[in-house]
Amino acid sequence: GQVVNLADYRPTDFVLERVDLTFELDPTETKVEARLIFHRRKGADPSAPLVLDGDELNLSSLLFDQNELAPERYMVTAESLTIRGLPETAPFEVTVTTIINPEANTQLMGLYRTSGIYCTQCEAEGFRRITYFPDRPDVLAPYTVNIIADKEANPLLLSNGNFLGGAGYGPGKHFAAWFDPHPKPSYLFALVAGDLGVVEDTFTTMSGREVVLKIYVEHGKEPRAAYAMDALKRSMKWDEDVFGREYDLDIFMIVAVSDFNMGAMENKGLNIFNDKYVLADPETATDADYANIEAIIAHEYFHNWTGNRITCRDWFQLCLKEGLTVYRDHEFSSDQRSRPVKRIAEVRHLKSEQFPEDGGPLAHPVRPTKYREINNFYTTTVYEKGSEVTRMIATLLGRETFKKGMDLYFDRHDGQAVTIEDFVKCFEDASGRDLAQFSLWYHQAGTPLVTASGTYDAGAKSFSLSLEQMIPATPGQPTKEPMHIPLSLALFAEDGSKIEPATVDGAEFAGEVLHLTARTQTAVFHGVASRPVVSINRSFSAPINLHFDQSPADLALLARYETDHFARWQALTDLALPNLLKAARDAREGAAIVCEQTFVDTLIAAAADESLEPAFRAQALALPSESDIARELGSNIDPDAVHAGRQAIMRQIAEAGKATFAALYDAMITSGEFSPDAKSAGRRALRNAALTYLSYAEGNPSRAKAAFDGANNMTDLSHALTILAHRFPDSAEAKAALEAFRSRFQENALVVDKWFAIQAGVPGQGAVDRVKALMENPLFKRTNPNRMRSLVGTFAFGNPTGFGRADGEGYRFLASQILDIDQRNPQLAARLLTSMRSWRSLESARADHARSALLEIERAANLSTDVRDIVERTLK
Ligand code: B3K
Ligand code: ZN
Repeated sequence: GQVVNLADYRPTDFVLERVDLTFELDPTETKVEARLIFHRRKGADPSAPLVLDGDELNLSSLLFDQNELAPERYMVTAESLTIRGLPETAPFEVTVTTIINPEANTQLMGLYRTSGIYCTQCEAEGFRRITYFPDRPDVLAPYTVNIIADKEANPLLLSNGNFLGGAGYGPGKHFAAWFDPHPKPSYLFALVAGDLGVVEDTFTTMSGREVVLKIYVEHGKEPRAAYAMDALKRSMKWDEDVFGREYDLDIFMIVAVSDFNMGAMENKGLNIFNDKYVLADPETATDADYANIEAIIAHEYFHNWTGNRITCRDWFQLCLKEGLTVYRDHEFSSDQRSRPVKRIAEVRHLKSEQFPEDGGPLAHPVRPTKYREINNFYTTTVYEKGSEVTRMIATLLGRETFKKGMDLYFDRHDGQAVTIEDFVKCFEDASGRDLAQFSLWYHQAGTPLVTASGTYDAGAKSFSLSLEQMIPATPGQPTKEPMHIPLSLALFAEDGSKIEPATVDGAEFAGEVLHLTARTQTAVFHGVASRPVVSINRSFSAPINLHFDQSPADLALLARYETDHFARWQALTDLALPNLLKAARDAREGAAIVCEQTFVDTLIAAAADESLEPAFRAQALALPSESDIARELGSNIDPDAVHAGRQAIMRQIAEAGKATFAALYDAMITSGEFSPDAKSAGRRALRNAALTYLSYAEGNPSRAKAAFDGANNMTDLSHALTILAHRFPDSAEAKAALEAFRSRFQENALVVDKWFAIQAGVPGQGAVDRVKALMENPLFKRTNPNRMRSLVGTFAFGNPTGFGRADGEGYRFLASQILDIDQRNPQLAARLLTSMRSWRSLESARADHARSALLEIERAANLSTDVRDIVERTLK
C-alpha cells in the first residue's frame, strides 16, 4: 500500500510491441504462458532493467529469446519480476509462464470462476494477477490469445478482438485463437470460457460493415437478454449519429455473469457484465432496471472510443474516460427518454451520492494527485462530477463548438494514452477560449457554494444580481481559488412570461448563460420592465449548492411557468426543503409539525397538471429523501427526527391531496401488454407515487395489498411490497406478501436480491436484528457481491434510522461485516465501508459510536490496502 503520486509519472523504459498469451484452463491450476516482445525506448537509460508487475503469482518458467535465463539475470517476488542485462536497442522476447488458481480467486480480480464460468476482470490492476506484465494503462499492444480447455465443460472460448480459428486439441480438449489488432492496455484484456446460451443479432455500421452482436447468458435466460440487445443496437446507432463514432471490429460480445464486483466492464470487443445489468423481463425487472440496463449497455459500448481507442496515460486520468463516458451515456438516455426527467434523476443521484462524498473525509478532486489504492478512486466524484465537468464544457462552448472539440480529440489522440490536459486543450483549440480557470473543476475538490441576492430598481428598470462563490476546504486543500461557473439563468415576470433584458453589465452573459468567474460579482440586467423572478442554475448547469432566498410565492411561480422543466422541479424542491428541515428540528424538540400551505398547494397542483408528463409529476411527488434532508441539515443529525419529520409532512400532503391521488391512481393504470418504454414507465411511476401518498392518507395496508395482488409487472409488485414492508411492517399483509414474493421468485437470484433489499430498508430500531436474521436465511449468499450489496449495502446506505440506531449497534454490525468481507473481497468491503463517510455530521452520541466502530476496523490485523485506505481517511 504505497502512495502513488501523479508528479512521479515517468514513461516506461521499454516499449511493448506484441503480446501472445496461451491459457491452459483448469479450475485450480491454470497455466498462462505470456510471450512479450519489447524494445528499449529511444533515449531510455541503456542499463535500466525491465520491471514487470505481479500480484500473488507463481512463476513456473522464464525464457529470454526462447532460452532459459541465468538466475543472476532476474529477480522474482510475488509482486514483481525484474530482468537485467537487456539489449540496448534490439527487440527481445520474454516468455513468462505462471500457474494461477481461478477457483480460489475470491477477490474477483484477474481470472476467476463464477457458476462454472471462467471470466476475467482486469481494471485497474487485475492483469498482474494473471501474469507478470507492465500492468499500466500507457503500455499498449496488439494481443493474440490462445485458449485451451476441456471441450465439454467449456464449449465457449472467448477473448478480445476477432476470432482467428479453433480446433480439437488432444483428447477431450479444444482450443480457440483470437487476435485484437487494436493496441490496448492490459486492463482491457478479457477471457471467458464455459457453457453459456447466446442471443445473436447484427448491426450494419455507417460505412456499411456488418458487425455480429452476441450476448451470452446462462442457458434458459436468453429471452431476458432481448432488451439489452435492443439497447446495444440503439447505442451503436446513436454514437454514429451524435458523435460520428463507428465500431471497429467484426464482432461485439457481451457476457453476463452473476458474481461481479461492479456494474460492467468495457473490455475491447468483449464486455463483461454483472447480469443485473443485462437480464430483464416484465415479470422480474422494474422500470428502473430497464433504464439502468439501457444506460450501462450504452456506457460500456461508448467506452470503445472514449476509453479504449483513446485511453488514460495513468490512473490519475481516470475521469478522462469515466467522466466523459458518463456524460455520453447521460446524453444517450436523454435522447432516448425525456431529457428533463433524466436530468432530474441525474441531479438527484449527484446530490445524494457525490455531494456527501465531496463534503466529507473522502473528498478528492475529479483528477486526484495521489492514491494508495486505485480501486478506491472509482468514485462518484470521478464518474458523476467528472460528467458534470464535461457537461459544463459543452454549456460554455455551445453545442457546435463542443462537437468540434470532441472531433478534434478523436482525431488528434486516436490510439494514444492521454491526460486531462490533452483533453481540455482540444476544446481550447476548437473554441479559442482559455480554459485555465475552468480547469480548476478538475483540480479543486469540494462543492462550490454560490450565494445570490437580487435587487430591482423600478426607476432605472434594472435588476442587480450579486453572486458570491465559496469553495469549502477539503482534505489536503485548505484554500481554493475562484472557479469559472456557468450559470444558466432566466428572468420571469409576475405573469409568468419571460423577460429578455436589453443589456447586461458586470458579467459575460450569452445564450442565457452567465459566467461567474470572480469570488464576488454583480451582474446588472438593463431594460427589465417589472420586478423579475429569477431562475438560477437552470438544468443544473453547474454542480453547486445555491443559496438564494426566494419567497414561496416566487418559487411557486417558477414551479408553474419555468420553461425549463428541470427548474420547475428544482423550484418544487426548494419549496419542500425548508418544510422538511423545520419538521426534522421540530420532531427533535417534540414540537408540532406544520407544513406550509403554498408548498402543499403547489405540489398537488403539479401532480394534477395534465399538461406535464407523468414521469415529471412522479419526480415532483418524490420528496427529498431522509439522507437529502440530513445533508441539508449538515450537522447534529438525529436520523429518527429526520424520519419522523418527513413522515409527518408526507401525511399532511397525503391528507390534502387525497382526492387527487385517488384520481391519479385510477387514471394512470397501464393496460394491455407491458412495455418498458419511458412513457409507460412514467405512468407507472406516477400511479405508484399516488399509491404511496394514499397509504399515508388511509393509514392501512389494504390498498397496497390489493396493488400487490393485482400487479402484473415487477415495478408495481415491488413498489406495493415496499409500502407493505416499510410502512406496515408488523401487519399480516406485509408478512404474507413477503412470503408470497419469496416463494414465487426464489429461483431467480436478481429478484431474491430485491427481496433482501426491501427488508434491509425497513426503517427503525428493528433493522439490525432483521438483517442479522436474514443473513441466516438459506437464500443468503455471502460470496455473491449482488446479494451482499442488496442486504448489507441497502441497510448501510439506504436505511438511516436502522443503520443509525441510537445505541450504535448498526455501526458495530457493519464493522464486523467489513472485517469478514475483507478476508475474501477487499474491493467490496471498502465500497461498503464508504457508507460511514458522513459520520461526523451525526449528533454526538451516534458520532461517538460510529467512531468506535471505525477504530475497531482500523485496529484489526491483516486489513487489505483497500479497507485500510478508506478507514484511515474516514477517521482523519
Ligand atoms: N471501467 C469499469 C470500472 C472498473 C472498476 C475497477 N475497480 C466500468 C465502467 O466504468 O464502465
Ligand atoms: Zn465507465
